[in-house]
Amino acid sequence: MNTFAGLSLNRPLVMGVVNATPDSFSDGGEAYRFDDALARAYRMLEDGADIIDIGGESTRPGAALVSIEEEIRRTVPVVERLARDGAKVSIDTRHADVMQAALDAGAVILNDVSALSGPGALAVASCSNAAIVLMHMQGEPGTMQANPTYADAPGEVLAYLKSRVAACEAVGIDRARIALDPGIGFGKTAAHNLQILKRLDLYQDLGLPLLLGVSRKSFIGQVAEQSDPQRRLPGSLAAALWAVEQGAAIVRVHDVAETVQALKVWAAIKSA
Ligand code: PT1
Repeated sequence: MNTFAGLSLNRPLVMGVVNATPDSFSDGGEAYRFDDALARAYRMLEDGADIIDIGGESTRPGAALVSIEEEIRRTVPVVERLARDGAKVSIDTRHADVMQAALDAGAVILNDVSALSGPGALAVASCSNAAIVLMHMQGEPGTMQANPTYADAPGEVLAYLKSRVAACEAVGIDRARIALDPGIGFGKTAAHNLQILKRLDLYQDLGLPLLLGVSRKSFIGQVAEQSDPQRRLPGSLAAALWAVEQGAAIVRVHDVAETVQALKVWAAIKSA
């Protein structure tokens, strides 16, 4: 059976999102301080999260920029405490210096929405033993939703991910360390996101685990006509179950307890 970051992929894994940011779109911004981030992470672990994904720079459409020093200041103490307590910690960053600081603090997964395309990122990854999430994004977080354009979104995303796997292999990173993510909501219209989700089978070609982040995203809001992200749980569960039914190995979610319950029922039916 395949593994990712030492975790067996014999069932879909749940990655819980912990934003160490003051402007998180889904927690109202109240939970910024260290203690609050930790409390949310511990709750997710109790609720059955397999991985905790910690981010200090929001990459959702239009979010504010933060300095690398500030990103490290927000994330590293949280990574360090959770890793010390035995959690599998993922660092959600585009910046090599943040990756290195998080690895030094015990993170075991590098989750990069720019697929290690930034300065020094491939070098940090290749010098580590960390597992890696390569995600597709069209453009940059600040402007990516202005006018996303594709002739064939699922195909172009696949071609990009293949090119980034090749870039990893060229610096000596073993494919066995890599998971792929089509980057739902990153430079994509709702229609593009739906087309990509419909064709998740395409991404199984490479034989690498697939990670999907759909939780509370705006395409769900558009489909379901729900402008409040906190009220998008039902749609988020529907999209997560669709993804795992198409073979996704890991789902990145805000609502861990609810997702774990949904996956237990899905798995029970599957194995009946
Ligand atoms: C993701 C992801 C991520 N998403 C990975 N990392 C975010 N690997 C952060 C919206 O449309 O899917 N995969 N890290 C959060 N980004 C977004 C993007 C949040 C779009 C919201 C939207 O509302």
